[in-house]
Amino acid sequence: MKQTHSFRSTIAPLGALALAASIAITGCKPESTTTTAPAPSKAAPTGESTLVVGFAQVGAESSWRTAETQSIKEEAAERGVELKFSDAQGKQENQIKAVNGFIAQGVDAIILAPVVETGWEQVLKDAKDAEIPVILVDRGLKVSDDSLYATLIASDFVAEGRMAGEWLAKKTEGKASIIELQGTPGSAPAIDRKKGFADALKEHEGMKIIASQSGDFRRSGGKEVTEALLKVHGDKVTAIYAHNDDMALGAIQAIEEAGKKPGTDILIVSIDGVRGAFEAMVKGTLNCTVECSPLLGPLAFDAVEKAIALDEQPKKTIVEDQVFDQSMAEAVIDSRRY
Ligand code: GYE
Repeated sequence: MKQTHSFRSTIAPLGALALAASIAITGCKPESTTTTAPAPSKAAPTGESTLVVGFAQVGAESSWRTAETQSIKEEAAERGVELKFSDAQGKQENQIKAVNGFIAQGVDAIILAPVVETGWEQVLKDAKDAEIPVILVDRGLKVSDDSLYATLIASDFVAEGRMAGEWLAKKTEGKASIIELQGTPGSAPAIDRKKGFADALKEHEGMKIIASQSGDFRRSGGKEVTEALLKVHGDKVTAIYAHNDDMALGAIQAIEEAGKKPGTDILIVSIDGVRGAFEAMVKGTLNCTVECSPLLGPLAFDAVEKAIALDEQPKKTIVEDQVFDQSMAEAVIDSRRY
């Protein structure tokens, strides 16, 4: 690791406060971090040059993603960190290029939201050789050696999928013919949300997935796939499970254009809890969303500070999520922050 005396840090010990604030505001409770004040920073005293952090973001495919970008940018500004931002437009090769670029520029730390789970070994080794800690936010990845990254901050996507499945089973009394709209192939949330939902369905013989396709976490993808699958399966379809809200919002449009009533003729459950989902629930066109907080800025920069100061931190921090359905939407919509 880099020696602590070489860091260009001016960061103030705001970590615990920011963390507490994020928990209070989002209602999310990290599983394995503490809310006590952080240990005094071992980094250089304040008044020197600014901390430089690179953020390799997936893209801007969904409103969740835009909210996450904003949270990271706002937190960087709040802490006086110079943020180098890269939008990979959904392509791993662009993300790898961005990380290599950050390494070449000698940033102090890298925040990475990996688009897919595999293929990161080499670039993470290069960051490690350059003694630049990598903080994973929002999505996990698979590597042979965990020491290639400092920590992961994310939701439990399997649990989210399970919550969606359990909600739908309860609502339909265990009987539904479901279209599944998957997220980006190979991404942690698509893999895990599929698994969690399937796990919940195992307990109910009458719950069947009749078609499952990727809409790439995009509203347009959700609309196109739903349109095509409704043509094939027609009235058989009684429910839609979308791996994110944006695809569910696209599906709602497709259902309306097919002359059916979303939320009534076809039940829809999705994941993220973005504003558009709450608006649709208030209207009655979406039935349920499982929250997944994108407000990861405070936790991400706490982790950056700890990694730079060589403080111990958990390998994984799970952000807890809750289920919201139509019955609660009106009461909470004004308090939603994304
Ligand atoms: O659910 C989706 C986004 O990785 C948790 O990616 C994130 C997912 C989120 O595009 O909307």
